[in-house]
Amino acid sequence: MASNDERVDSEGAGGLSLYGYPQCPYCARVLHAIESLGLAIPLRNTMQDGDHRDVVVAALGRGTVPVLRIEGGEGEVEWMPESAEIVRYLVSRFGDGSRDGRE
Ligand SMILES: N[C@@H](CCC(=O)N[C@@H](CS)C(=O)NCC(=O)O)C(=O)O
Repeated sequence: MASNDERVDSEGAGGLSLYGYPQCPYCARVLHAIESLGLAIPLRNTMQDGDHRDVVVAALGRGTVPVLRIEGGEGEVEWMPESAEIVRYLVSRFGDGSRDGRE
């Protein structure tokens, strides 16, 4: 598999991708949460691939990572910076106590 994108294992979390890199401690915190929750969220490595970094800068005006890209059902895109906020979002959406699946 020749790609700069690494995939975190297991079930799908459609519409989500994480911009960052594992050596960044704030990104590592998010990657750990993704792994704990068993989510499949592609990692767009901004250290290895300048195009991914450019995308973050274009979206937020700075290259600080981690940033979670959230694409909704209608194709609308939200960019979420801040590791703590990303972890909170993932836990509330996918964690055991999640009520998100309740329709
Ligand atoms: N408060 C932020 C800190 C993120 C942060 O400092 N990221 C560093 C890498 S570990 C970074 O991207 N620095 C380069 C920059 O800001 O352009 C968070 O928790 O996500």
